[in-house]
Amino acid sequence: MSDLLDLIENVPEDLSYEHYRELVELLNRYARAYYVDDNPIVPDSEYDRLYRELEGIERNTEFKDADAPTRRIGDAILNSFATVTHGVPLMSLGDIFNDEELQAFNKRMLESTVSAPEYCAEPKLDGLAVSIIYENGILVRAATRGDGTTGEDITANIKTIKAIPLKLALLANEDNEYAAKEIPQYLDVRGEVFMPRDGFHKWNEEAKKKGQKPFANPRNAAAGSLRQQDPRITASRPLTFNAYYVGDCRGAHGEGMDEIMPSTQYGRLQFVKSLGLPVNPLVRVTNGLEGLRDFYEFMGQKRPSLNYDIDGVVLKLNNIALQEELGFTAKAPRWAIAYKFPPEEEMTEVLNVDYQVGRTGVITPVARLKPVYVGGTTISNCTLHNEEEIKRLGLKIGDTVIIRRAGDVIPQITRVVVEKREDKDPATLKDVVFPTTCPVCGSALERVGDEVAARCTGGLVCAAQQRQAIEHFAERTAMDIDGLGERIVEALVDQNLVKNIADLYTLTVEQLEKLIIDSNSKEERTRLLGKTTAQKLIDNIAKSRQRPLNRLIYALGIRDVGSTTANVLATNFKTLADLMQATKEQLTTINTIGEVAATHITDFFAEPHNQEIIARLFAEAKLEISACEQVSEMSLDTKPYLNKTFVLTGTLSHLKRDQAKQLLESLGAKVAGSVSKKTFAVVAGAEAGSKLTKAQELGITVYTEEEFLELLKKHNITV
Ligand code: 9MJ
Repeated sequence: MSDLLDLIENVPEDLSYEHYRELVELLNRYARAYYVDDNPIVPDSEYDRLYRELEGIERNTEFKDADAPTRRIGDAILNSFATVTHGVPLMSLGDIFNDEELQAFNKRMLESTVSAPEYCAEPKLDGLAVSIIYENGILVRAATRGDGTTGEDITANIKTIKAIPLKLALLANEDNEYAAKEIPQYLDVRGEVFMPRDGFHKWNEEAKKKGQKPFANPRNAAAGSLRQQDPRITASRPLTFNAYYVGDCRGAHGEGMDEIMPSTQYGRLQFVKSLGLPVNPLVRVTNGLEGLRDFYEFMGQKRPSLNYDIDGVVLKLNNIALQEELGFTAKAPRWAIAYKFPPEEEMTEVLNVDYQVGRTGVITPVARLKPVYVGGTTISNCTLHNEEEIKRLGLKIGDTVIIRRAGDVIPQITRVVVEKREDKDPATLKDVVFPTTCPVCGSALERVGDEVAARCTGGLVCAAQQRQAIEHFAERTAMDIDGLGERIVEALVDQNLVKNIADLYTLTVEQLEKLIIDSNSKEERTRLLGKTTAQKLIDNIAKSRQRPLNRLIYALGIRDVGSTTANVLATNFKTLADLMQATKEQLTTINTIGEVAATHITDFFAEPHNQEIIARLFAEAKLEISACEQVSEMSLDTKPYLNKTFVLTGTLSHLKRDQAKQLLESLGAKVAGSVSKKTFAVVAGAEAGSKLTKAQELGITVYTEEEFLELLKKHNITV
């Protein structure tokens, strides 16, 4: 309500038409710098401020000029789109897919020219082709390609796209040989409407949060957005536009195309750019077969890092006179071709579903596919992420699926082609049955709280987790086995000397001295561990037999049991045997142990494989575990920042602000929004502003992000 009052009361001081025009032109100039020149001249906030002033003037006057950016969203909601007949048909392009076909195309072009043909080479944008008509510089109509002859009138929707000018304007500083000298009387420009990848991902994230269905890919998103009957919906979608062809043009005094426009395709693109229409910055002029090959290579390499989808390159004879000589086939121009990249989406069959166990015990279902060439490589496996995803897809083994490999993204199954089930023998379709035990070690799986991941509970025995489990066991803050680092553990496991932590205590000097250590530098070659180092390591392993209980509990690597929780457990249960008997109810009566941690603890000890290893630790390895170290201090230590107030400011790069807040709270701290004398410390990320200044004025401790991460580490929190 107060926003509304604000709007009504906020009457701009200057309501003159001159000022109104000044604002319209300024805003249009800023938009052009942003969209066409890719060179913004003012920050978004300044644009927004002027835009609001313009809205204020329009509310209080009769001014409503057609080229004002406020005119982008009309209020009419359409019931259907009118059909329009294109003055000049919108062509489609012939496709080629390999170098042989490229050679053939180049040869045909050679026949029409004396020397190596000159080409205008363009990225092939994967969006929707549209024709936009300007009369005396004003956008009057826009239509979809349709069948090439007739399309649908989408003028209201096209006007909402900020990259498309509502009114053409000549380039201000004119040093471009191709620039237009006058605004044409008539211009029919063709190009592609598309949704940039960042906007697409952001849009989908929002849609998911709102419980709406996300778009499958940016092309569908662009098509769906242009098909809206309410232009306000189109306006809310992050669409943009690149011009790539002039269908028709007449000069200000009725001149024909050839009189006022440059004589090359490249020149014509610069001509429309000079009128304020965005043109793709990667368009190049190139020569002969080698030039075409280079451009195709170049765009193929650029493709993953672009912020928009392309599905190939478009190669056009640059010289317009030669284009006219060659003319058209029934369907497409003879002087242009689309050289497609290998497809990013293909259909294939799911042969089976396997389950992989990650280093932390997470179970990942993987679809085994009938090999298929997609996005430039042959794919035969594809992650299914988790059980939820399998349910979401409704996947059965034997199904035909669409697999997509876009840009640098790992291959995904985007949907099941349910219609194909009709063609199959029902006996070949099998339900996907998610396992209940670990496919590597047979331990039970757990799924705790609202986690989607299923995890193996056999942390001590599972071969998939063994390296990580042993490294963790030997850590300084755990059993503190000096010399048992990553490389030695890797060698011990690979050379079958150790499978689990109990095996460590069975090692002999004779075995260890012959351990082959792989070097990770080129200069140093593979070597043997040697007698001296082997003896030292054996001594260190022996020393680790006598450690306090809290360290042993931590060293077992139970999920969610960091050293702080291990301390709490060791003060509450005097022996490991006691802890192993504890029920979930008993555990949750301890102040700092929540439902999730309690579940992890009981699941871990319920697993017979883990029990076996623990039994061996005591029976064979003969651990002599002492009571928890520094018991009284330790229990206090669980909340080291109890009631201390922290303030977070600036941008943190390693973790989200919410996450930082949660972690601080887990250490007992409070997190406040502003700095005062009572603040204990400020964590300042990049571009911290007034809060940092205030903290410095008040002499409050300020941690940089690095220092903050160190601090967390000290309390056994790694991010
Ligand atoms: C795309 N899709 O990027 C043409 N296109 O030219 C480019 N399409 C085209 N040119 C004439 N860059 C007909 C289609």
